[in-house]
Amino acid sequence: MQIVPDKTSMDSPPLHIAMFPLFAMGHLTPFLHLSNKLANRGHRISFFIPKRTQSKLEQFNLYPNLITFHPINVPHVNGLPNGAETTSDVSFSLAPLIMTAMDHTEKDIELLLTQLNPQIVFFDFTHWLPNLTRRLGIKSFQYSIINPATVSYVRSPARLRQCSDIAEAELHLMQPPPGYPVSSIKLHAHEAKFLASKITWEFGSGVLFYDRLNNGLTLADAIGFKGCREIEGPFVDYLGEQFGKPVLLSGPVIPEPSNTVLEKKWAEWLGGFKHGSVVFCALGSEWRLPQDQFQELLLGLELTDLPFLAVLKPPVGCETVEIALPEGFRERVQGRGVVESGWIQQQLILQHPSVGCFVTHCGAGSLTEALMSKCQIVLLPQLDADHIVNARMMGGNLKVGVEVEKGEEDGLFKKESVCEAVKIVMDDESEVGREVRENHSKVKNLLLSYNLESDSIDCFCKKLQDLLK
Ligand SMILES: *[C@@H]1O[C@H](CO)[C@@H](O)[C@H](O)[C@H]1NC(C)=O
Ligand SMILES: CC(=O)N[C@H]1CO[C@H](CO)[C@@H](O)[C@@H]1O
Repeated sequence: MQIVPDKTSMDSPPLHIAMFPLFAMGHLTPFLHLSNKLANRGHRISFFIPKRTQSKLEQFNLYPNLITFHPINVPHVNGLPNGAETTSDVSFSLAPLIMTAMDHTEKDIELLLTQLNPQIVFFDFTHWLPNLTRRLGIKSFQYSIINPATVSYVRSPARLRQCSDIAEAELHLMQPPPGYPVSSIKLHAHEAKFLASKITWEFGSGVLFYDRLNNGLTLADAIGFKGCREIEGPFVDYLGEQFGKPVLLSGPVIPEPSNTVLEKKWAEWLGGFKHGSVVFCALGSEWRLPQDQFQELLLGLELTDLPFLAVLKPPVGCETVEIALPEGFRERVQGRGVVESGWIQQQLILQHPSVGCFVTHCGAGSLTEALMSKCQIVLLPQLDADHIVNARMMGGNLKVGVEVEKGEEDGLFKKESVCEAVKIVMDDESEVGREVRENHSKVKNLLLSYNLESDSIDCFCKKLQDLLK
């Protein structure tokens, strides 16, 4: 597909931007979505991409005349399987080695940048890039796919220094840092404990994950996020003060609507139920629950008495979802409940008229899809800083969804709490259910308004131009 750039809104000469995201599908894809939005404004993009991964992303390049892929050889690193290029090619524990391999591309990147001579490079985890670009007279821009509320919560430099001792860090992490703009966003004990344990996590070349991000935030000429001022504004202002540099928002970067149709099997199955009655539960492509939590979740869905479709990875220690189902479960929910593993057309399922509720792990992509749908939202965040803060943001701050209650210390949920959260949002009589429905529809209208997306991108481009002056 080729789209003619919308040049009408351009009053400055087009930019030449290089993109160098973490070699992970979850990073390459949003950087490419953003590239499409920028190319739509006539800007030229040089996109650095691992060699064999290029073919997987070509279909999403809507402006092949303006977005050029530059294949990068990912060097072999001891411990990485042969041919591994992205974190999606390896298990989670090997992801830091992909980062190490990227660190080894510095000389190639320098050569490429010298030849291409872009005005600005977008990066996220290669913290050595700002020093390199500065030498070459190119600007660097750290574009984070983690939302600014999370970055503000866990990564302000003062806070990182405080967090050198893990026990103390746990206490600190339970409360937002001083000056944090939203008091309803805070962590439970088990979440603070988990995040504190990550402080010593090495992510490539022996560099701590937090140092990598913090170096990027500190050294880049400017930093930026996906999102819009209406929602992200206070966090962006806060980060701007903390780091003393421009913080830009690229707008919601809503992916172009999918031009595929829902698989017949699901269209027919969903079609058999009443409007807005089906609960769709999908916890992302990576999260594997412990078996007892897996069962508790399914029993909770069963308890709701509503039809449901759950898309889950097999729980830890199980090969398939079938062998992990609670006893007698399949017979009891026959005809109204389905459990699937594997990939599913989430965006299209959420748009199906029969689907009325979405139980989500609170990944950024899923939440955007949730907000763009008319489904009621139930929040079941994965143990991940971004997902946790997202859940508090949606549940506590914007009040567009209801979070499943978990044990403060152990972080476990019970079937009753899953059922309760679904019931609250699905019950027409429930005041909270009505409130989240109203608030959700306001946010949805905001995100869908043409001007928001378009104005945010224009404003983003203008601020990039200002950076080059
Ligand atoms: C960047 O350069 C500064 C100044 O030379 C140096 O102190 C710092 O360690 C460098 N940082 C990285 C991540 O390369
Ligand atoms: C954050 C937000 O917009 N909350 C609103 C949700 O809906 C209730 C009821 O309509 C409003 O009072 C809140 O202000």
